[in-house]
Amino acid sequence: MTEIISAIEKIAIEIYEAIKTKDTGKVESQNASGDVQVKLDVISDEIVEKYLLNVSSVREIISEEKEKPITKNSGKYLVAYDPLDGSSLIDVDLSVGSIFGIYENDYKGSDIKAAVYVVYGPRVEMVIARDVVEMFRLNEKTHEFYFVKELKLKEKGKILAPGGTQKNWYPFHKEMIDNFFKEGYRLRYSGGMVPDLHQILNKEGGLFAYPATTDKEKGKLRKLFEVFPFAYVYKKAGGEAVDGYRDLLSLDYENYHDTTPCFFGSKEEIRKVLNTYKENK
Ligand code: AHM
Ligand code: MG
Repeated sequence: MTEIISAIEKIAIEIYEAIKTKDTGKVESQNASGDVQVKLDVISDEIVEKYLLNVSSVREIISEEKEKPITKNSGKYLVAYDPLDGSSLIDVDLSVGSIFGIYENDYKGSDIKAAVYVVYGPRVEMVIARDVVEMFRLNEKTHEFYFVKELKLKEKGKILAPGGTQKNWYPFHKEMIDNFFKEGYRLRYSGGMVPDLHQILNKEGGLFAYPATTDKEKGKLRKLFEVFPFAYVYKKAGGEAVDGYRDLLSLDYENYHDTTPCFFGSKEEIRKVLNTYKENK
């Protein structure tokens, strides 16, 4: 696990460099040999692959950018990752992130053993969830991450990050969100799940929702690369993570790219989500 985490540190530094220096569009300006069509997502995916496949304890990797896993002959861990989440936000200079779920045996919610995410914002921060959830920050001069603090959610927070297209929300979902606002919750939503969830964790609580909608019954966010890792982080930080009815980490998957509705938050907000959804099943 330590080896995987030090690989992720190197990955983060290299992806951050790519974000700053590479073109975000579909096509990178042609180089001297007149080739390459490069997207930052692909570049980031290659960076992660390069480091993770060299870690002896990693048996398999799969990412949001890959159709199937790449498997080696030995190693204990499987790593599912989103190399550059929210990449469309780079063009408007908002924060983006990388997400890693470290699994044993299979990619079920119950098989996840650790989760790590990195936020590339005005500063680069890395959050590691094992028994506890710890935040580190990059010292850009020494290229080292230093410990900042442990992240813990309070019973109840103040921030609301309601995802999905409102036009397609179910009426009971809309009513629930309206009620949170009436109670005094403040809207904090950038459209990047990494910074949005990072903000809630750092401000000690609230709710992030990406629900089922009339056009997307299974939500948008992917179980293996986005949802299970953050569910693990939130639960280890003293919060909860559900699909509206069940604990997200109790879910299995059929296809690597399966999505699920998801809610991450402090205990009190998740209690309200569960009650609302139960009444409207
Ligand atoms: P991506 O993996 O293609 O970048 O999509 C994931 C992102 C999340 O960061 C964010 O919460 C969500 O998509 C927002 O999606 P939308 O704007 O389509 O509602
Ligand atoms: Mg993503």
